[in-house]
Formats: sequence, C-alpha cells, structure tokens
Amino acid sequence: MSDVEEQTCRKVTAHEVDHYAEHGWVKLPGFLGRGLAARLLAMARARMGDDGQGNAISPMQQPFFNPEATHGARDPALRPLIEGIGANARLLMQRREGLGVRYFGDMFAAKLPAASDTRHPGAGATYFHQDFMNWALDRSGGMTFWIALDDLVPESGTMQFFNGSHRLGALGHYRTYGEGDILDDFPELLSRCTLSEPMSYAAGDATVHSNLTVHGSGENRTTGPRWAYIAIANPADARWNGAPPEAFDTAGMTLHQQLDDERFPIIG
Ligand SMILES: O=C(O)CCC(=O)C(=O)O
Repeated sequence: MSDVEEQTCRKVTAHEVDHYAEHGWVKLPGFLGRGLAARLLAMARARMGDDGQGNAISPMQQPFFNPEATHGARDPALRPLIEGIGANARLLMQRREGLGVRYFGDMFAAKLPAASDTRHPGAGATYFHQDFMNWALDRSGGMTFWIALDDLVPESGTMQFFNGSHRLGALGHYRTYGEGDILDDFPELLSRCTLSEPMSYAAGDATVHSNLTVHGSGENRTTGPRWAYIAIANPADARWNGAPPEAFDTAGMTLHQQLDDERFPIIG
C-alpha cells in the first residue's frame, strides 16, 4: 500500500454509489487500510483510555455511544482522510455539477459495554432514528461515514438500516420519541421497508448512511468498547434553518446563512 493510501480512504465504486442511491446506505469493505484503522484506534485509545471512558463527559448526552470530537478538518493527521471522505461524499451525493461538500463534524464513538458500570452515558442501544432534524439545516443530502476501528460483530452493537427509508421524508427529531423510538410514531416503516441485518465489520470497513435513512444499533454485549470513527459531510449549499442544533454553536449566525467556511470547510 502506498503512503497516500495509508493516510486516507479508498474511492467508492459505481456499484456502491448505486446501492447508496437505492437503499440510503452502503457498506464499504476495506474503506481504510488496516494500518490507518489501527492508527486511528491507537489515537482513540490515547484520548479515551482502553475502556473508552477516559475523556470528559460530552455535554451532548445520549445513550448511543461515548463521543470524543476529533476536529479532523484542522488536524494534519486526519485532514487527508477527511478530504478522502469529502471526495467520496461528492460522488455519493449526486448533486449538481460543481457543487462541493462541506465538513460537518467527526468523532470517535465508543459504545460502552451494556453489562458493566460506566461513568459515561453511551452504554445503551442506538434506538432507531434519522439524523436530519438534529442538524438544523434547510436541506438534506448530508451523510455519515461510520468506520469500524476494530473487528466488530453484531454483539458489539453494529449498525442496521431501514432500506429505502431515505425516501419517506422527515420522520421527527430523535429526542421526541420518549422511552421508545421512531417505530412508535412511524410503524409503517416495518411494512414499507426491509431492515438490514446488523453489520459485521473488519477493522477499516465502513458504512455510509444518508441523514434521512432510519438507522440504529443494538447494545454492546461484549466486554470491551465498540470503537468507531464517525465523519459527517453535507452539501456545500446547506444553510442553517434557525433551529438550535446540538451539533454546532449558532452565536452570530443569521437565519438561512450558508455554513461558514472556517468551521465547515469545503472538503470535496
Ligand atoms: O454508533 C451508533 O451506534 C450510532 C451512530 C449514529 O446514529 C450515526 O452515526 O448517525
């Protein structure tokens, strides 16, 4: 493998682009080489500890995983990967000629073992939801690259997707389902879409899902953290819709402005 490949991801194939368009998600085997996946895992462990709980508790508390923001767009060690992800997002997005892709965020995501006592939130199941409403943007098209940093099996709490659910429109904010999930409000998902099996990933494999695709994952029933790296991309013309997002600070922003280049640089 060349030095360049060791710093970034491979390119998606035409078949993968078609799968994403049809199903709203796609699996990317060998998206990162094993060397890069191992380096990212070492970085995650250095920042979060071997138990995935050594970092500060995130203000954005949710049961899905313990997050550690990585600010990859301004980290020289991560920037080549972020740009590789941007280039792939552009291929998957299939928007108008010349429209770029913006960085939106990236983080390590350690789903903590359900059976052990944890200091952090993040040891629950990821109940089924869409991402779009939480991003406070005026248009969809954005997507999440979810990259396994370790070999992961369904018992680790791996991703599942409702096939084609990206065509069903906006199905509510993930914090509005009380003790339940999206299926309480939208049981028709079960008749209108099939559900993928929980994924198995080798370290470096990824899935990408649209921000309108309903997804979730089970509890981590293993004894160690489930290590993933998540990077999010949006169309370059995305604008703030005026809602208070969890993902970014809106101080100084004006309604319907495009995301700024400083925090959300063009990456593809
Ligand atoms: O890692 C998980 O379990 C959930 C991830 C997720 O919801 C997302 O990447 O949008």
